[in-house]
Amino acid sequence: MASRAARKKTTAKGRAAGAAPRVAILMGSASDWEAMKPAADVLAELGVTSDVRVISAHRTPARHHAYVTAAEQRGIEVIIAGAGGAAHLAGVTAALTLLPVLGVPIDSSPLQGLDALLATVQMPGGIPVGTLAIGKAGAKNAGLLAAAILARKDASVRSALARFRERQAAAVPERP
Ligand code: AIR
Repeated sequence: MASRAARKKTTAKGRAAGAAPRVAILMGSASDWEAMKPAADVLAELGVTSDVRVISAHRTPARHHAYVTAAEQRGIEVIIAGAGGAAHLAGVTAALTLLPVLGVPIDSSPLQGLDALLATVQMPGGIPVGTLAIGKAGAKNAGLLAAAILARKDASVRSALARFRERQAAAVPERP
């Protein structure tokens, strides 16, 4: 028989794979997936299902509009949006929905993400985007922050986050 810990793990993974998605992870290009994958991975680790889509505010504006305007009704509670270059994805997403939007600037351009950082973080007053760090660390933290938002009303996500922090602390050696 599987141990209690192993069963818990299976349950969390099953939930992450099978349940209706609560977090949307959008990215401007399939080439952004490597940078954005940590968001999906950490959410799965916490038992939160995500819906991962390639949607560009510039190249696929109709797909973007249709997805974002239907998201809240579909049960999405937080949107993570990652893009590089002239990164308008998070800002335009935030303009189209009342859901909280977390932006991840991606280092895919010759300016190594500084352009995307400024485009994502420098929103005009009135339409907020919670902007994370450039690249993979930002994507991971966007996943963790999305979970923290869900955790306010969901005790199981809150305890998954607490366990994540405990594992993280235990993995840091006391000496080099
Ligand atoms: N991008 C795509 N549409 C709008 C923007 N800002 C971004 C993508 C990607 C970069 O352009 O988010 O980081 C380069 O995309 P590609 O497809 O040329 O690799």
